[in-house]
Order: sequence, then structure tokens, then C-alpha cells
Amino acid sequence: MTAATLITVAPTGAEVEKAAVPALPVTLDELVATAKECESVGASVVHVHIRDDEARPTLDLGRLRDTVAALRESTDLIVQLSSGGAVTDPEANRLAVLDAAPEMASCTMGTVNFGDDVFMNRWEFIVDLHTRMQERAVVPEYEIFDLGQLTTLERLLNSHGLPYGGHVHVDLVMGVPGGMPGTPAALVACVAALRDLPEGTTFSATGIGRTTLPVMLASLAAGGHLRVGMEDTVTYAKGQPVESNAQLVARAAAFARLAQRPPLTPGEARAMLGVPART
Ligand code: KMH
Ligand code: ZN
Repeated sequence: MTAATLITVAPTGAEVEKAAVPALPVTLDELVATAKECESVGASVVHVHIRDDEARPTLDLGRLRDTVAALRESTDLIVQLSSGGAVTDPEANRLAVLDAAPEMASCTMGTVNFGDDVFMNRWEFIVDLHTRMQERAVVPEYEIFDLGQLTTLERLLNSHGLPYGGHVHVDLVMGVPGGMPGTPAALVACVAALRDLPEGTTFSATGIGRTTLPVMLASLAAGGHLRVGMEDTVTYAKGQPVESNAQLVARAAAFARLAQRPPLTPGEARAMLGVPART
């Protein structure tokens, strides 16, 4: 059983609308304030999507660079940029996210229906993203939306080698309409498939919407780590909107402590994930 718990916060995402959810952090100041609060209650990684002046998702490189710099300046959190972006983002822009020099970036292991849309991740694109991350010393988090994507990850590692840093970490994104369900049974099936990945592979899990609680509890029980945040859920309990990302991180940290697997510090998280220590 893993001794402690990595908590990643995904504070913004690309899908939730600011007009519908005023507490969503969309400006750089809001994002930095959120990140600081989340760090203080137990987060060690921040998974970042950014917005433009109209709060629409963007992969603008200048803004991404400013965001990485501001988060590094104000927090010790590991900065993980989303290379997934929004379903409408072209592959070239998603690859260019790496030019903002994050410590980590997400790397999705296959195409998936995504509500009424399609989140495209062709094999050639996956290989391109993985190998560019190796070349640029960016540690990937492999995003898994369905069971077979773990087999794609196995194929990727066998054909193109281990990621930068040598450690494999996956994030199970569960409960997307079109992907695997956010159930303990689906999580256990993924954990069984992890046996085919390199020894020491770690996993986080997040459940979209109302699957957030069962997925969090199942992940802790199975020795996994946690991702929470307003990218994935904007309802804290039935009829109760999420007030802040820190509220979700604090709940995750409380569950982790109850499970006797307290939150990792950012420094401990870097050591586990193969992210170089900050100097
Ligand atoms: N917004 C989704 C289409 C990632 O960040 O890498 C993709 C996503 C995954 O959120
Ligand atoms: Zn994301």
C-alpha cells in the first residue's frame, strides 16, 4: 500500500463556463490565488488549463508561459500543463504547449467520445507528444479515459521507451460520458491492467460530476492517488455548488488522512514522480 497520497488539483478545465460557475478561477490572479489556497490544504500538483479575457479556453503560448512563471513564483506546486486543451484545439497548438516549459504535461492515451464531442488523440499524435516530452525533460501524466487506453500506454512504452524521469504515472479520468464509468468496479479493472505496466507505476483517479466521491474512496482503498477540482466537478453535495477548489482539496486531504495516507508535500511528490527537485 502506498504510504502517502498525491493530491492533484484541476481548478479550471476547458469546459465549465464562468458565467454558469462564478467561483471558477479563470484569470491569472484567480488561478494563482486558488493554487496557493490548494497548496496550503494538501495539493502538490496543479493541472492547468487557461482562459482568455472572455474566459474562453485558450492555448495562447504567451499566456501559458506567464502562467507557468506566476505559479512557480507563488507556489511550490508541480505545474502540469494540459496538452489536452479543449476538444476544438488543433494538434499543433496542443504540441506547442510544451514550449511553455512546464515540469509536467498531460498526455492522453486515445480518442474518446466526450459528451456530444470527440476528444481526438491519434496514435501518431500520442507518439509525437510522448517523444517531445522525452526530448524536453517534461514529465508526462498519462490520462486514461477508458480501459483499453492502458494497453495503448503499454504499446507506447514498449515502442518508444520510458518517459523523462523514468517513472510512469497515470491518471484515470472516470465518468466522462463516452468513457469508462466512475465506479469502483471500473477502477479495479484498471488497477488489474496496471500490472502490465512497468513496476512502480503509480495512478491517480478522478470521477467526473457525481462520481467524484465513489472514485475518490475506491482509489484510496486501492492504493491510488487523487485528483479533484472544478474541472471535474462543480457540485460539492446534492444541491450544494462547490465554493472553491480548496474546499475540494481539503475534503480529499481529510479522506486521505482518515485512510492513514496523508497528503504528499510537493517535494515528496517530485521525488515520487521523477520530477527534478526545485533548486
Ligand atoms: N478538456 C478535455 C477535452 C487534459 O487536460 O489533458 C481534455 C482534458 C485532458 O481535459
Ligand atoms: Zn484537463
